Amino acid sequence: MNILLFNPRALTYNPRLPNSILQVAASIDKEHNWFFVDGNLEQDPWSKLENYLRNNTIDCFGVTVMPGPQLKQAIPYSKKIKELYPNIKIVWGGYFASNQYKVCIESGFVDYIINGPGDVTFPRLLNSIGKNESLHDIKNLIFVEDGKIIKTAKEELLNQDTLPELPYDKLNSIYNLQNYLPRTFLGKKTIGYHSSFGCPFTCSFCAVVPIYNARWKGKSAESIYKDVKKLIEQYKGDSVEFHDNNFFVSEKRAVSFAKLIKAHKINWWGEARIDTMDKYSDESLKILSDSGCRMIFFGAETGNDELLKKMDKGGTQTGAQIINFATRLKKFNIIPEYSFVLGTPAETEEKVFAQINEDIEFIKKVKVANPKTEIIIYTYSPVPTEGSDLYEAVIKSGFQFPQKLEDWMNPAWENFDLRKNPLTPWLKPYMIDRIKNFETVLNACYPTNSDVRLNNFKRTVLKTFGYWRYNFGFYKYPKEINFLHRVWRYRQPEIEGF
Ligand code: B12
Ligand code: SF4
Repeated sequence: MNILLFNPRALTYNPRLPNSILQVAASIDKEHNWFFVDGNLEQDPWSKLENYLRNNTIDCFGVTVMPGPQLKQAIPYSKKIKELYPNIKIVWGGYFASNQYKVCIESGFVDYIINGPGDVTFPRLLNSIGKNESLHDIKNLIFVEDGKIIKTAKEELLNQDTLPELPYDKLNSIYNLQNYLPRTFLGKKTIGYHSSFGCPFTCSFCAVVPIYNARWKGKSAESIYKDVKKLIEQYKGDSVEFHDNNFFVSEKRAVSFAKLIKAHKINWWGEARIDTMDKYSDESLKILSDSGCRMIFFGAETGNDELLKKMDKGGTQTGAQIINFATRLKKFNIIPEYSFVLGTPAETEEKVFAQINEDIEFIKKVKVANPKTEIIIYTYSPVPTEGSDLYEAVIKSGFQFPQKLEDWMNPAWENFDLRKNPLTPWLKPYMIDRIKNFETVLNACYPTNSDVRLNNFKRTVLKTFGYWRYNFGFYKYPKEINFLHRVWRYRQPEIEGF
């Protein structure tokens, strides 16, 4: 079969290696022809897609979809293809498709959804299409039959070391692979690598939970090293960003990888949990640091212990631990990148606002403990983790996800996806202003290290403006800082990369 794969635009610059598409392509590489259009690299992706479509030889259009900006191409292009080429089967995969499957499949222009990993599901689906075979025993699949949505059983996570190799060389023949190695604070050519699926925890605000239900499986340190080494030697990559939800689940695996990569003298970055890594020995943390691990992203979420319990942060993370761990990392020269989720629901309006203010004060304490800590602030955007306390509170408040797929493209829902200005009923405009203004002042007083375009002069000017506001707690109307951020195109790591 001829499969046209599409990565909708997620970034305006610095595209990362399209790992979702690479892994999907690897799963069908031996049996089918595949073509690829990357929305991140095309000025006009539709005309590129049309070049493939107009010959009437494409059997299936496969799109990877995460929430946010990708929907702006995924939705209209899929709809148009269904109208113009009704015989082409449209398959969506990725976090948005899995978590919001109902609205996707009810749109009428998405035929199949891959619910979680597609490595076995996608080739099996392709082999069944057109053969009138039952799809019920293909795991991780969602489709409509006799007007009913069918969600098949979840597949056990596969042994990641037995998956087929990613087709980097074929990708390089379609788009020069150098396009995918951006300059970041880690190096001049940063490799994006994904080494594990899922996460063993069940935080009640997290989109990973409904798909993976506390399961995690990773490649071995040796397999990761083999791929990374190829990208370093053959394509001159000089640093690595690990895109795993939770790279550091296994201390043994992380330390083994660190020992293998050390000789290459590269910088690397990954995501972790504070309570997991606080259990790492000093010796392990030193090995990670010596191997080039420069910064680690942690979901700190809040300093409030009661709320941490509600968020189901595995039951062991506390406010005190968040601060102590930031202090502990100082001696290993690893920068903690802490993300906070502000604006969670509470019984009363006063309580919601008080919690936001408490978190702001807590973030300032973290900065005292370790001034190098990078702070990322999100506002809470619910994901459908049915059954969790937090989700019950969300539903009780009257919150509803869009009922139509196209509605997800509205700017208001895009902001919801970006976790910057959600449409949650308990968050009043003055609270959102408080969060945004504090974030602006914080980003001026402590400009992020991950924006490589911010030179020393710009940093000093921003710090001068931010310093007095930050220290006097005067966050209102930071117009002068907003102006500088606009002029210098201040880059928030969580929106345009990591
Ligand atoms: C890389 C990445 C990005 C990149 C863009 C990637 C790109 N496509 O160009 C950037 C940095 C731009 C980005 C941005 C955002 N991201 Co993002 N991103 C990721 C990340 C870290 C890795 C994705 C990846 O490559 N995975 C590796 C592949 C192999 O796994 P996979 O995608 O799951 O693919 C498998 C299956 O899902 C399935 N599949 C997937 N697609 C398809 C397609 C077909 C046809 C088939 C058959 C199967 C299939 O099969 C694959 C192989 O088994 C994920 C987290 C994660 N670990 O996956 C978050 C993640 C997807 N992002 C997320 C979010 C929310 C965002 C943002 C919207 C918000 C934010 N502030 O983070 C922004 C949007 C900003 C923007 N400009 O678009 C969330 C989604 C949560 C949710 N509610 O659903 C995730 C899960 C992170 C998280 N834990 O919160 N992101
Ligand atoms: S530890 Fe991180 S990835 Fe895992 S469930 Fe919690 S928030 Fe999600």
